Amino acid sequence: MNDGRHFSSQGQTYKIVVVGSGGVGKSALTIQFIQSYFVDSYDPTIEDFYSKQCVIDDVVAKLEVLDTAGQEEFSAMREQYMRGGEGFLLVFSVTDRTSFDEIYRFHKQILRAKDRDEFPMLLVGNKADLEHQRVVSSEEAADVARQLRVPYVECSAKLKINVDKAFHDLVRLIRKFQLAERPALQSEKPHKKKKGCCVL
Ligand SMILES: Nc1nc2c(ncn2[C@@H]2O[C@H](COP(=O)(O)OP(=O)(O)OP(=O)(O)O)[C@@H](O)[C@H]2O)c(=O)[nH]1
Ligand SMILES: [Mg+2]
Repeated sequence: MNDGRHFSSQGQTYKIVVVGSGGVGKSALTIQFIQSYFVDSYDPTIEDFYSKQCVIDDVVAKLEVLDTAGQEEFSAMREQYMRGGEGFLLVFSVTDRTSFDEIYRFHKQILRAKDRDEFPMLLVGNKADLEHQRVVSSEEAADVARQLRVPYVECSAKLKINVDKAFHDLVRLIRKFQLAERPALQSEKPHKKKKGCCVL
């Protein structure tokens, strides 16, 4: 059966897309996850691609991570990568209210691109190490996450807090979503084969 998923000795491949406003720490999170170091400088991304093999809940997975541009000047590329993604990290910075407000827009754009009411997404509040500069409380972020029906996790790319958790939890959401979809796909088959009578 070929339903678009890719299996190999490296495990199933998961296409993860990291979105959010400019400067919130998408690249810092991605590089901390993939290469285990913190990038201190700010070099705006156009688009970067990484991959990493992991074991998540005792099952091997190959994560393909697309680190996207937050800067508006590159926003024309959004539609394209949104269509290809199987799961999304919606990243804002707890020190930047505008980046938090922008989350609604990313969430809406993804659902529109997927033509779905729900899709695997995780809300990520980054820069949690900058407690004295915080302008978005954990409670407020958790409220918005509930509204959007996505889980919330608070991270620090700098201190490597909850970075692996964010990516791993997203893979868990994708697995759950795909499992829920599968019976629907399979149950269509016998349905079509039915020699039913047609009412004229
Ligand atoms: N203190 C602190 N700084 C962070 C953290 N994550 C990222 N930064 C810093 O924030 C700045 C922007 O981080 P990037 O990862 O480049 O931001 P981005 O979201 O990829 O930005 P674009 O590529 O323009 O969309 C850099 O100077 C990072 O070092 C964090 O968890 N804590
Ligand atoms: Mg970046």
